[in-house]
Amino acid sequence: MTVKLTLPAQSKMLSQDFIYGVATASFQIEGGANSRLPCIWDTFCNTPGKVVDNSNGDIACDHFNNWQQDIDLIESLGVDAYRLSISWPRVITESGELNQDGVNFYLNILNELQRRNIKAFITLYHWDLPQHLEDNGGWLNRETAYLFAAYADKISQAFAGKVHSYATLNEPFCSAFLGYEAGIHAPGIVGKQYGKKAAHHLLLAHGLAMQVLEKNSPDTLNGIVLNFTPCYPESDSLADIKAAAFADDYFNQWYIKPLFDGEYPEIMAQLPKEHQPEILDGDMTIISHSMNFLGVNFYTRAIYRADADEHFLQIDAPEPRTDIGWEIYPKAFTELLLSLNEKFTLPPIYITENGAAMADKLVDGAVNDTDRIDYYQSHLNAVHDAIEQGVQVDGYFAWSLMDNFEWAEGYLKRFGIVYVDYESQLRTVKASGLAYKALISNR
Ligand code: IFM
Repeated sequence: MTVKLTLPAQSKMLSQDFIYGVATASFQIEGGANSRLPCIWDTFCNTPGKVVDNSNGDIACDHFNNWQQDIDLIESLGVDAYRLSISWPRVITESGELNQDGVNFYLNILNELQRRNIKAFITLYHWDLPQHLEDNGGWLNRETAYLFAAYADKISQAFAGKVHSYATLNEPFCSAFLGYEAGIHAPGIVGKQYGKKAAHHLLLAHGLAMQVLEKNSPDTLNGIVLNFTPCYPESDSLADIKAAAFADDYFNQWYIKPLFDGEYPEIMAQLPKEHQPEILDGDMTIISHSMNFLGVNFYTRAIYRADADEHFLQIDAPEPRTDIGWEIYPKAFTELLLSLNEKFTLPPIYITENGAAMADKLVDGAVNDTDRIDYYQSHLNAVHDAIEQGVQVDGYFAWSLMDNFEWAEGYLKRFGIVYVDYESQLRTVKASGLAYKALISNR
């Protein structure tokens, strides 16, 4: 049982230059739904059966009203940086103009962060697509990529001088696969003919926005945030190894290879024509625009076996697992970082998300989440091991600052290092938050 987070004395992660932060996303914490346009997650939440506890993002952590105290909280943790996302439907009107009230909400936050010397890591898209764009085809419509670039253009001008880093997209895999293929995330579209098309338009949106950011914001770290769930074979059989490799290409490499190699994995040729994206001349050049950083989100791994009908079959996650059912397997984190470093010529990596959902209990005003501290300890060690073996990692963000709306799981899964009582909106720093704070301040 760990109550303290430590790293070896010589660890680069103990240098003052290594950035520690906390991360959130707009729809998951803000609330303030009446002050913005509807987004696809509003619609999804309002569709019966989609979100486990039938909840929505109307209030969430009420960060829309509590943002000042939340910045006090962030400062109290002693972090170097705060990663937040911008709600596209809050800052851009239906006709594509800036909504100044929405922009001011974020400008106030950015000014406060700047005043307190906390670096702002902005994500431009963390899944809350304006509903009116979805009504026009959403990410299945190529036009959405150009509208995203127009939004990036306007917002990066409005935020000039206040941002340390821009990520274009958070986890395009989740937007494309979960949203437009498996249908378990908004907008809930199901079908193999959609996922890779949506993915291509998302990656195109990223590339177009990178061009804009290079012009408007050349001094910020500009890049993308990808999630990786490394794929392991169930056995040493060739069939299982091939199945895991196919899954890896389908779920992970599909999103990184175009960025660094300018092409999709070779398995594309094995997909039926109608499942393949439509790639126009010049698209891959736009998509592979150079970046200043790569954001890596890691939580768990997945295990696959060969399957007669499909290319792969994922088996149930073995123990130990977090409260959301994800296996705790930190070794995969080190192996992932090493393999990415070997496969691609990467810019510096930031771990933009890592953390665990645990079944927290608030007892006598405290949350003694030693299980989460154990998770953080083993995963910080895993990053340290990768750095020792030559991977350049410049920062680490805990997911999440506070408990929040965990998408299709509603409010039932708690990822925060700060506990949120959703009735009173009272925040309580968990033992993990205190341990994270101590690690940072003891550097
Ligand atoms: O809560 C999410 C976040 O929005 C994106 N990455 C994974 C987290 C945990 O599921």
